Amino acid sequence: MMLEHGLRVSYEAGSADTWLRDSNVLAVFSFGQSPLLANDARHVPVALPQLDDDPVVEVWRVDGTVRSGSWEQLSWARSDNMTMGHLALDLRDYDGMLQASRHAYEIVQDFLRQSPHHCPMKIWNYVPGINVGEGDDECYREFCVGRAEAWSADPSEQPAMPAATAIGSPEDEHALQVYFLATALPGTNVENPRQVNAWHYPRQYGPRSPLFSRGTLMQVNGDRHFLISGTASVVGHETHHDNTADQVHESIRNVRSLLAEARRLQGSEHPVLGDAGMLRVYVRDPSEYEQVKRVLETLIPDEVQRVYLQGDICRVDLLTEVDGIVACS
Ligand code: 3EB
Repeated sequence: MMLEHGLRVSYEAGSADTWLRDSNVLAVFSFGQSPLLANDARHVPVALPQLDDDPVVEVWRVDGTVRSGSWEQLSWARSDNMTMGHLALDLRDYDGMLQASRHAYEIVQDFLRQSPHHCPMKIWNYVPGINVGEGDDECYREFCVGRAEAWSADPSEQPAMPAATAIGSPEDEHALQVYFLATALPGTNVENPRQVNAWHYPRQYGPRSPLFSRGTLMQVNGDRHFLISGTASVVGHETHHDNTADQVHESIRNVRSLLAEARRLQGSEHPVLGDAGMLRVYVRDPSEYEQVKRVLETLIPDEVQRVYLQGDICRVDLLTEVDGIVACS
């Protein structure tokens, strides 16, 4: 019998189409392309432009056959062990971000209920013009309200709050993009002792708190991964530092603290940064890419693959953020 592994994530050269020919590929992410242009259920174009010189695609591979299809506006791909689902809602069909985000999360919830893999492990959100609008009219805050309204629609269910990332895509992008990874059994959520739990953020950050956990431990057939949420320079609930280099240091302190908490909860020596893993590094101002890259090279072992993307962060004073997946072995 072939040993079943969970998930193998890597950055690869070549086009999405080339990688999609492999039947063990669960998903291929390409960058700088509108999510409305997906041409295969396993292809997830992400609007954020890549900042590194050599263009890559992010490839998620699994063992066993991958099936794929569509369900309402959502496309999905699944192996025996996990499902990747994604949707892109054309904002021109909605009356604002709140409505679009609520609808996106209603679709995701409805899909998960009928899926053999109904437990979300991590959800990524790419929100056009995330910082547009003042105060509570800011696009990100409206996104949070829509998400919260959908998640709490069914009071008999505990709120599903897996790890998440919410990053701003270009203002002229038309699609709100949401995609996720889900499994049959619930993961273990991990919070960061250095940070206030996001769902307890005070009112000053918006009418509804962001619903996500700082990290989720996923276990599939003895193969474990730690899915890290978008991690920025937030200590307690406040933004720290007004320059990018210091924010990178603080973000990585948060990632290390979160990983330490995951090890403590599991009574294990893993996960650590350096275990096979990948990071997406989001940079608000493209002119700061080289600097971010240099700082990260001093902090993170080379084995951790990474890609640099231009993306706005959900608070205007946040200049950079990272998220990632780390194998626990
Ligand atoms: C923060 O720590 C930064 O709204 O889903 C990080 C990860 C952030 C996920 C979300 C927001 C989200 O508050 C922002």
